[in-house]
Amino acid sequence: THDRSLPHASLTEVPPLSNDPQTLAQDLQGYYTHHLGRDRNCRTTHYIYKALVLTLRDRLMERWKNTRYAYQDNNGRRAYYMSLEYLMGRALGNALLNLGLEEEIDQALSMFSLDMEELEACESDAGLGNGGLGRLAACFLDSCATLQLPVCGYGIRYRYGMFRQHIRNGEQVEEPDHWLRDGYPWEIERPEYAQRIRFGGRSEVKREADGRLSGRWVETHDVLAIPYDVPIPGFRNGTVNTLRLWSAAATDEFDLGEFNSGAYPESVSAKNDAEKITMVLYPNDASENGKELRLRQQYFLASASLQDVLQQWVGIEGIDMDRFAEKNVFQLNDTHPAICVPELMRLLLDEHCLSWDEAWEITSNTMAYTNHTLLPEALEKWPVRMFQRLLPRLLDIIYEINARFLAEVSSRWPGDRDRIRRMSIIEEGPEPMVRMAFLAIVGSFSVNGVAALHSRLLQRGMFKDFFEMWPQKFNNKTNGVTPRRWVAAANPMLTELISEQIGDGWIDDLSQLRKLIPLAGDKDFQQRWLTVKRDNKVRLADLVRQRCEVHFDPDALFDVQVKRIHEYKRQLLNVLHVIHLYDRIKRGDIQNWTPRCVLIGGKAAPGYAMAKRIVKLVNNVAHVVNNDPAVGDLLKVAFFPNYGVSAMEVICPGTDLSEQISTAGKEASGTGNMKFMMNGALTIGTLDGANIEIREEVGEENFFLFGLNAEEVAGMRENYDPAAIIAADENLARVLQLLESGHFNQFEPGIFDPILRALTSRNDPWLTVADFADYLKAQRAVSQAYRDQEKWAKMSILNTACSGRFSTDRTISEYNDEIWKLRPTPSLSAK
Ligand code: T68
Repeated sequence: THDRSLPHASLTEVPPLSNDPQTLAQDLQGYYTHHLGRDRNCRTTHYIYKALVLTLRDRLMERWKNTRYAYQDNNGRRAYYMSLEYLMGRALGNALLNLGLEEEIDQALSMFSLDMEELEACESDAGLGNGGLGRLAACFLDSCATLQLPVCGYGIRYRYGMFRQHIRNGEQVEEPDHWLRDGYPWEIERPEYAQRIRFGGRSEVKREADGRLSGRWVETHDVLAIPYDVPIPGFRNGTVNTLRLWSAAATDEFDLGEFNSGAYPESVSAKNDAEKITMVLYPNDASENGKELRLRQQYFLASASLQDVLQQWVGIEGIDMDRFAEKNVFQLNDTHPAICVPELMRLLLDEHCLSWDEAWEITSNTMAYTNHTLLPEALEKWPVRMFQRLLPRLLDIIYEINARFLAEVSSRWPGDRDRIRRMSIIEEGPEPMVRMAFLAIVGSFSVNGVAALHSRLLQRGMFKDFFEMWPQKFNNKTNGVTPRRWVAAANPMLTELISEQIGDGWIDDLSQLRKLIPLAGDKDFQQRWLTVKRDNKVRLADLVRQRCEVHFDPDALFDVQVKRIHEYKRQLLNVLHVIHLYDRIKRGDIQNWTPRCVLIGGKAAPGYAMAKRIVKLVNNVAHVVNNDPAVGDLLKVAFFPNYGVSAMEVICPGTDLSEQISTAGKEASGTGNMKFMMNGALTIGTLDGANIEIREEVGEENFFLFGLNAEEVAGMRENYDPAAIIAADENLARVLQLLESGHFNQFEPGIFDPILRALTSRNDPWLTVADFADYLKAQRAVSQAYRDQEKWAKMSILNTACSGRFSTDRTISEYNDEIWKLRPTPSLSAK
């Protein structure tokens, strides 16, 4: 019912909007009063927030349109970021910063005595992701727009994002995140670009005389994918890119058929079934649950996005597919969208009538795959039977891909049956499974890890066979974070101090932070640096008081670990150290004490019992420590509830010590480590993920290293004897004794037994006990270093100064130079 013909051009030729405070103020009034229909009787902050967003959105709209035109006119290669997750957080502050309208809006707001911070707080976080992987996608989009690259993000518009975490009686309680309740003023619905997605039915395959497989997918149950576009502004450069999020809806005739046969309730239930697909984000960050609805989500995203790209291609180039691979590249954010491989094959074979070889040539030259994990339990596998039921035509295609691939393996390694079994996309067994990572590797021209160590371990471990076969496919792209959100927006005081010294060119060229190195020893600069840090600590302490009801003294050392709760991230090691500090205080061993405030935050996957128990332990230890009069201000512990993007914007500027203490070889990269470093925190960490590169950049003397390295961890397996380690370490024995005695669970006997059993098991994969003594030693060095504030200031300045490599601008430049090969394309908008 939507008219696809273009309206008369003049309708879209609009003079640019002016950005002076007066005009901005008028627009704000207009939106508030005329568009939103408010009057003097109902002055609610929420509507003022909305009016402000609409005012800014207008400024984004013209740049957005001009960016689309520039990409069309350029007619160059384009990239598509395919991700089930985007952890965007709030958009208002970011839009203001990137548009460069902070001062003008401040002035406009002051005409009505309005406060920016209060308005910003009205926006709920767009929490369409679990953790690092989802936030990385968001940082990438910011850098693509800043580098003026023609990259479009494709994702799912979940009705409910990452659950909200409450703490009741020390335990995690989940509540749905109804982030769209008051509407999301940044998105633009685009029903004219809806796509039809098929499920179920059966596949009719025929092999033609020329060897071509022709297939028909019939008797399907279809749903519609409706796109909602979110603007992604570049940093003061006139570019606005697009994040296109798909929402599921029932097809009209599906409803009508039922309705006509008098089954009105059934027609509504069909609508419900369709809408279920994009109802909720799966909250597992490091394990697979194998739920059919999750596979539906993956296929829904893949099919809608690929059809969208093909439709635009046909619109520009006609039906000629020859140059498709030359002009398009898809970056797969982990295996979650790996079903793009067989889906693009299906579209090219069945809808565009290409031969297998033509279709495969295109597909395998357009797909690129990023891996984010070394944990085997996180590797996606789908039961063949589920595929057969849900996506029968895709299973045909996967079988054919596998047959041709295994023939290649055979001819390269004749008679190596074991290799074929190991490498097959189909894992044999009582319940045959589709190995999504193998499908992604076979179907891609590039496979990358997210930090140097991680990429190396992939090549030597999980993907060894594939590396042997196609070494040229494999590469590394060390992660980053965007300095716009994580320094310029989150830490305005530090931003001002830095820019005063070296200008503001660092914001989109972070390597310029090196110019701070000569200032690291400057006593005056150190003092101003410490003053900014202290102000940020006061701000964090306020937040901790509100959210955790714990008093943090801004002069104490702020020691922070915030990230998803997982055994491999070893929040338990942190807690053991806290208990050790508590034990020392109780023993009176407090000479040269450095007061510490320990903050731990993060969500546990709702089905991960051990992670939830760890949350409970942190809360119980905090309760005991904070209420013991003998402890006083020497030690405070708080669990930060509902940790997320906007919390981190306050937490990382106020942190002194960043805890990056995973078992070596388990954390693919980490990105929180980079946010903390940019904001001048020092790191205590293992030789894991990007920690290794952080330490290389800042120098070993400015990093608190401890623990086994990845090789030692791998070699530990057989002869790990935690009991012997505990027996030989009095500190550790006392800590475990305290835990065991029920000191932290007086009225809840036994609840921490599973934790104790895990820690003391010879099979503990995370080797917490093995690293305890060295961790303690490193923590003592931290405490001592903090007592010399000048020395600490110097190390803190150097951390910021050497963080330039961890900007996503660098990461994205590498993706572009080595994988995407896109031409930067400025739009003709005003900056
Ligand atoms: C993280 N992975 C890595 N996964 O753990 C982290 N997984 O080391 C890395 O820095 C980051 O990715 C970015 O590369 C995740 O965050 C998930 O969230 C996830 C979600 C669904 C299924 C599996």
